[in-house]
Amino acid sequence: MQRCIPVFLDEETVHQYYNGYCNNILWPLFHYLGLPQEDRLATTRSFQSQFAAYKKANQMFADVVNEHYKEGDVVWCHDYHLMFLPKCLKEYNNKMKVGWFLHTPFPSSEIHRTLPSRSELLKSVLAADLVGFHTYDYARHFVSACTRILGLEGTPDGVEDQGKLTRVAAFPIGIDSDRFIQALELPQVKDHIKDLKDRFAGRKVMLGVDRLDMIKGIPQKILAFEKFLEENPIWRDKVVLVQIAVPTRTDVPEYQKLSCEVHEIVGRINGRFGTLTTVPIHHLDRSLDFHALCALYAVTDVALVTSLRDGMNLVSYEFVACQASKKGVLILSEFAGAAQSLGAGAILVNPWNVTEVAASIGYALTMPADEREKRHRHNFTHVTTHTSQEWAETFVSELNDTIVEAQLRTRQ
Ligand code: ADQ
Repeated sequence: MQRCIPVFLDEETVHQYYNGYCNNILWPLFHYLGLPQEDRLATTRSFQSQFAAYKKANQMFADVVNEHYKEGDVVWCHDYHLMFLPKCLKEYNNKMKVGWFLHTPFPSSEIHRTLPSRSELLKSVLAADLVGFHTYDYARHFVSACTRILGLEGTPDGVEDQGKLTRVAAFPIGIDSDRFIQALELPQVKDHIKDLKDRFAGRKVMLGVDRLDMIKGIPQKILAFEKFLEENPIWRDKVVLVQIAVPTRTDVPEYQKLSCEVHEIVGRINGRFGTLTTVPIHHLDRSLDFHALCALYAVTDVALVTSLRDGMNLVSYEFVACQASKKGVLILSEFAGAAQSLGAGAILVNPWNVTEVAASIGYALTMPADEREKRHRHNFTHVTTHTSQEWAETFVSELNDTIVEAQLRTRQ
């Protein structure tokens, strides 16, 4: 059986659709960064062509799905790149079982209503039978957008349009926790762990793992660490921050600017607090392989996840999965979806408040063992029970139930 069927897009469509409408318009808007402000006239002009490319690309996905579709198949569309897809699929075949899931936040309806194509996108998503989000808040924002912008009726189950109900609900994603837990038993990972422990002997390890994206709050995190070192000279040679930042969307100027900014701050802090033999921040501009990543998670004392907004944030889950022996502390942004599930075990922070994050670092580094144990137990139980497999099974079974209920309703 063919498990993966590519949809080939030409270069111009990729430019207008993927770099343009998806990553320059929807991604920042859904993370509360607003619509592009620089060169307003050019943005306004390019908006229509980018949206046309977005619809064209979604139609191309629909064509390929339709070509391979067999009666009874479940079609699950993922993310903000494919908001137009449910409508295209239903136009092909109204009986197709269609679900749509958003991996980013869905913003407040007041943010969504600034989008020029706000109504068309909402209506397209509503063509799906089931619409899913990571958190209840995102689902609520979506329903509010449909009631306020489209004038439709919101019900406890979703959104109703002329008797047709689109079910809207929260399905918080998880990780394959066993994969991480089992990796820690592999000889090569144990070797990595030993190397890292030797390298960082006598120092507490703090860790950040993010794609280099403005939503991840990397500059804010590093500035909070600087403030902590500034206010706590005693810790200067006793703690190290390892920040792994994988470059993404490197051809977008905003991302190039962010990379320069992070390098500049890291250089300044290392110059300020480093010695001839040590630096306080190890900043790596690349991705790590899975085993190296697991080893790093396992030796970490404090993980710092300071996203300015994040749909869920799986790094926080992966860290918890690898901490069975160390029981390290998670400092987590209240603006990450994960705050809803790991909030009771983590130290929640407002990433914009550098003073608060710096104080949380001090609290995390000195937290008594019994409190760390209690917090870890809460989060470990969550991460190992709410897995990616459970997430997928719940969504698909809910989609099937939604269709059966809709059929019963139309028969009544
Ligand atoms: P992302 O924004 O990519 O995902 P996240 O959920 O943290 O964010 O997942 C990142 C993944 O990439 C993790 O599995 C992590 O291990 C890996 N990764 C990140 N940096 C790495 C590095 N330097 N080296 C190796 N691996 C690295 C989007 C949304 C999130 C949502 C997910 C899933 O933005 O909010 O949680 O989808 O729905």
